[in-house]
Amino acid sequence: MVENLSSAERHNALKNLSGWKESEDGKSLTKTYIFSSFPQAFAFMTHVALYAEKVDHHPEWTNVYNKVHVTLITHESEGVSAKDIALALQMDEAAFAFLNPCMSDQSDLVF
Ligand code: HBI
Repeated sequence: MVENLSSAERHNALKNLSGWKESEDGKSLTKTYIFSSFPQAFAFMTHVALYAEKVDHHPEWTNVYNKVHVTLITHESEGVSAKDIALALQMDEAAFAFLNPCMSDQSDLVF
């Protein structure tokens, strides 16, 4: 059984993320990543897809050229759970790695 985060927990978690917004009903999180090219966007999606499969938690997303629009929701609980926050953090780290391949220390990254 997956528990949804309370609205206070969600808002607190969003402070450690950048560019993520909650939907009006508070049941999902969204973000649009903008890369410099389609191959970069697709490489990001491939990287995230492998992670998502490993943790069995998957993004809902659309890709148009260099943009990837993402919605995160936990279907089982119909809301935002810790799994969505973990995936959002992982996606931000992956995006950072693709944008800045020379930087290896992302431990205190907020962007
Ligand atoms: N991905 N975003 C998201 N939310 C889920 O609830 C979810 C998922 N991927 C797989 C998954 N649930 C499975 O556990 C179930 O569909 C069986």
